[in-house]
Amino acid sequence: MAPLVEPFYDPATATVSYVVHGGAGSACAVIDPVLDFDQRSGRTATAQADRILAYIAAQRLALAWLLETHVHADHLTAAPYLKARAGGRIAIGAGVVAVQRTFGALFNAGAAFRADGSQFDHLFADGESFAIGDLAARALATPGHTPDGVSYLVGDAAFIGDTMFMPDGGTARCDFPGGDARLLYASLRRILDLPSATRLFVCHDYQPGGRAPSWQTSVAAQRAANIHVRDGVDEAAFVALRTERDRGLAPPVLLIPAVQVNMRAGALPPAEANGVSYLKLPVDLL
Ligand SMILES: N[C@@H](CCC(=O)N[C@@H](CS)C(=O)NCC(=O)O)C(=O)O
Ligand SMILES: [Fe+2]
Repeated sequence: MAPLVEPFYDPATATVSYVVHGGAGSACAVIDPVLDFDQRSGRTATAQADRILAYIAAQRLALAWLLETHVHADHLTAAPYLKARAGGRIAIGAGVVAVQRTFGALFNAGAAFRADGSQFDHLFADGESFAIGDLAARALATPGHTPDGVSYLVGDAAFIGDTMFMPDGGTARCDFPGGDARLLYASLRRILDLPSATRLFVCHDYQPGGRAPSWQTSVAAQRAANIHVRDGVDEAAFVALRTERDRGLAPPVLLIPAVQVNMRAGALPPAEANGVSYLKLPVDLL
């Protein structure tokens, strides 16, 4: 089974969102949709999400699922915006509870914020099967970049979130709270154990060397050439390389707004008495 996959690249955050479906008139899932956010003004916008809605309308798709591969730290999710306009259930991996505990405490979100995943419509257990209309799908826990990392397998396609990037882009960082390079190595091996022709769709492309953006690769290509985790790189070598690289990385530009919104399944923090929602900026903490 080879479902159709439509990519939507967001140059502002180097994120790739996807619509996966079985053909015009069928059901679809949207993976990792982006809500535009201007840090300077604190304004959201929906240009990226509206491109996805236009595609869904043009293909006459029924939106069944809004799938997050993790609580993103680099962009805000547009899942609630898409759900309000086209329906569907917002889902993430069951590990989100650990992420909510960590970031709920870090942002002092208070008792009103429950670290139980209840903000999402569904939490996927490792190995859980589900359906996107007639398409059979499965969630595969792939933590390491974050504790809630999950990949979605749909036919011969795998949406691998922030685990590996394109072969020349290597792998995701493991220095966020709850990140773990050893865990990521195990997750990477799980993906690399899938059939070699499996199509892999990555969540970011940082255009190494300035090449054009690209987002689709395969298990075979990653095993042959991924600069961090090709065949022959063992756990110790990977962890050493990953840890060394993470030492030099600055926090993502949108880390602070993104996490506060995404840990709430894309909802803004509750509005204050004047009707405005505010995001916090912890001082001398991160
Ligand atoms: N410059 C980007 C960096 C974003 C970033 O840190 N991305 C994470 C995934 S959320 C990552 O794994 N990056 C790996 C790397 O930069 O090598 C930004 O500010 O948004
Ligand atoms: Fe990420």
